[in-house]
Amino acid sequence: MLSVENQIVLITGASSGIGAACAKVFANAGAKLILAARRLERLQELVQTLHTSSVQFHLLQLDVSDRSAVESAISTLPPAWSEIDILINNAGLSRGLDKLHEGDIQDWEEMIDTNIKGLLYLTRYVVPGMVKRDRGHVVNIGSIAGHQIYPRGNVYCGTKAAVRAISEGLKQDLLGTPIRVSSVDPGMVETEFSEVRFHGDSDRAKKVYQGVTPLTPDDVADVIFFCVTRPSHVNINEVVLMPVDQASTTLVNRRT
Ligand code: NDP
Ligand code: 8X3
Repeated sequence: MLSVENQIVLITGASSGIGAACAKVFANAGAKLILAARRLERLQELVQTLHTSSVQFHLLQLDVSDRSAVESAISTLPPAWSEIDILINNAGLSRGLDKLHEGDIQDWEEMIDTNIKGLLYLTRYVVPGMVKRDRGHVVNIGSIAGHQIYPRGNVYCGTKAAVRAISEGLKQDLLGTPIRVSSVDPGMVETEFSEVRFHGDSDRAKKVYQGVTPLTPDDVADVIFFCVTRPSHVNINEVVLMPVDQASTTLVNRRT
């Protein structure tokens, strides 16, 4: 097993859910964390909860969909933080659950700009340094939605199918280097995801998880940690993980 001790790990979307859970797992393993999200105060609260007092962190208030902000954030990292070993492209969101022909175009733009373009910007600005240093690992957070389309999921599913294709393409383009690329694709995880999807309607969001035992953010962080700690000649290309209560995007065992 590879150690992540003193490895520099950049986690996007670290202010909540899966990203915050990753911060905890990697902090406990002695990694140095660059935590990025738009809500800086949430990142500040998170680092207070990280148990080891010796955790080294660097916070970035960053909107991943803002190309020039991403370029500037990466190119102006302090020297002690600039050699990123592991990039976890986790920032993402769904907006709305509407029929395509009735969808809100602003919702589409936000999903495409964040889930696809944001992930691409981070990759484009971080991976050249990995290539130069001859080491690195990119973990993209996809979704079961990138494998199976569900009614009204249209554009969100499209963005996650794109993440899947981009992960595969990046792996191909990095062939001949030691840099690894993994896609971790969960089913239902209880986070702020549904609240964001329904624009803050928390009653509707709670119903998504009613009567089922969803994955927790820690479950997903464990799998991400597993991927990056395999021996250096092993590349986990893709992991699909689902709650036992979920067989597909549309087949969910609800007990109530
Ligand atoms: P959360 O809503 O809890 O977390 C999403 C994170 O993404 C937040 O930290 C948010 O931070 C960040 N984020 C959103 N937009 C931007 C942006 N423009 N710039 C920077 N950060 C941004 O949801 P999850 O933890 O569930 O989502 C994490 C990833 O997991 C997403 O890619 C999602 O698609 C994926 N996923 C989620 C599943 C689920 O069922 N929950 C299942 C499969 C995949 P802030 O608002 O502070 O910027
Ligand atoms: C999130 C899971 O099934 O709501 O990616 O699309 S789903």
